[in-house]
Amino acid sequence: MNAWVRDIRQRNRRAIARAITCLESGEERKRTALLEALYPYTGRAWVIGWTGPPGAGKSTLTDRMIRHLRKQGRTVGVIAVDPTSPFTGGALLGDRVRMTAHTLDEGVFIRSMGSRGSLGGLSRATGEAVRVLDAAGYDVIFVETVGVGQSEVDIMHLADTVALVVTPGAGDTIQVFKAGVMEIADLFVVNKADLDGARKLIAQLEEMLDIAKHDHVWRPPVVSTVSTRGQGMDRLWEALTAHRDFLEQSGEWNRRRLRRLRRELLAIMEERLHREIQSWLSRPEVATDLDRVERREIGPHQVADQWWGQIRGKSDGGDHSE
Ligand SMILES: Nc1nc2c(ncn2[C@@H]2O[C@H](COP(=O)(O)OP(=O)(O)O)[C@@H](O)[C@H]2O)c(=O)[nH]1
Ligand SMILES: [Mg+2]
Repeated sequence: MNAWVRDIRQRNRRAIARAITCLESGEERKRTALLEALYPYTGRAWVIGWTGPPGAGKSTLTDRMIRHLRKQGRTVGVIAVDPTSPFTGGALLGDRVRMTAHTLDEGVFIRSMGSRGSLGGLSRATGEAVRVLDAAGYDVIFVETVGVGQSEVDIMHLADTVALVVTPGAGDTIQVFKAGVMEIADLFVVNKADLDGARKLIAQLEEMLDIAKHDHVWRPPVVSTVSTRGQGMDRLWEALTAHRDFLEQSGEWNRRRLRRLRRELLAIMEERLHREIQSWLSRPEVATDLDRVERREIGPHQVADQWWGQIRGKSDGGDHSE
């Protein structure tokens, strides 16, 4: 384990790839041991999330931003999450082809993750992969995800800064509203600004921001880009760093991270509790109680109270084998 952690911290790619695979599908004990061993070296990277509808240009944008950051000498880790496409799917293949330009660059690590093969959910696997890249010392970590469902919104909770990528064209603003990612966007990117309707979309977004309440005096900026041509990357980077400055100066940086840790701990506890309850339910007494409920001798809540009391009594009794 020590050699492995050392290799990860030296940004050995094979060690990093092996770690992410282990966290995605490895055995529980090994996973937690690895995470705990890496934990002291985490918390340094700036995690930036790119979300938005499929085809908005998130991967192209990510690729351009990598180039931008590499010119500044910053190292970049990327986790591309696409639950809508399986491993052999077009989108993922496209990402790989597009990003192969970086595969020889030691300062870049790119990993695609699909919903398959990750025990315990995609958002957990993503968070753990981010933690590996963080421990490996990448300055900036990009997380790319399709902004459609709750699990994608959950993934975005991992990020310090969330950029929502939208494009001109019918239905996009509606999609933004529907996705519920609105509330978590720190910044809007109107990509494909070379297409008709970009101005209108920007105006719509600004209008929407005028009426929206901004929590901590941060008004999300709207930046337009043409990522295929690398246009707007300077302004985008400026907007991102402005957000980071805001986070640090307002204390929101720490507050967000504390919230994230709380959420993570809650998830760990819930999972343990769930397992505890599952193993309790496999006891033969449970069937007897169930019969009594079925015969209307006792109500379900009363049984639940009894079970709960017994589960708690049991765990207070010192069974800490976990
Ligand atoms: N016209 C135009 N096309 C773009 C731009 N950015 C990306 N695209 C194209 O949009 C398509 C989807 O891009 P991709 O980065 O895979 O989108 P993702 O699904 O959000 O990751 C690709 O064919 C890109 O070449 C842009 O700024 N302008
Ligand atoms: Mg993509």
